[in-house]
Amino acid sequence: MAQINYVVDVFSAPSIYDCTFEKDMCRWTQALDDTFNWTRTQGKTPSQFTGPATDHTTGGSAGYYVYIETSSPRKPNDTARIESAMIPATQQKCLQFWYHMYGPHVDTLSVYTKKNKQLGSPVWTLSGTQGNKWKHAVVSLTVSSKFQVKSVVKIL
Ligand SMILES: [Ca+2]
Repeated sequence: MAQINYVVDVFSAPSIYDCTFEKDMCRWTQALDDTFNWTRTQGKTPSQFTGPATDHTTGGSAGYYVYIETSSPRKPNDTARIESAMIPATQQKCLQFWYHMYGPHVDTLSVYTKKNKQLGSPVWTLSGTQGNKWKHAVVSLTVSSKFQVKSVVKIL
């Protein structure tokens, strides 16, 4: 059975952009102009042989994270995005997150900045299975006008 999960667990120094997803999605919101939503869950993802068995924050099955499932009814080019709160201009930011991309048909996880309601090119993107473990990503964000960070999954 080919199923995939993508997981992002965002953390950094205390700020309104931080989220461990333990209580809720903090200030991260589901985009309204995409195809489907990220899901907050704990423990194993529903599909076998994909995704993590534990949360990264707690290291255990009681912790929460967000993921997307790419099996039916999802179709090629479906996307799911979560968006940060607006980030002020002139502040250089470093986005850190943990991702888990594991499964036989892994697609693409991307991070974008959104300025004036426009998505630019991805500032970070990764495709394909990355092994059955949480991996750390650090993305430097330098933007001259206020912006949002969007974590995007696109199904290929
Ligand atoms: Ca968590």
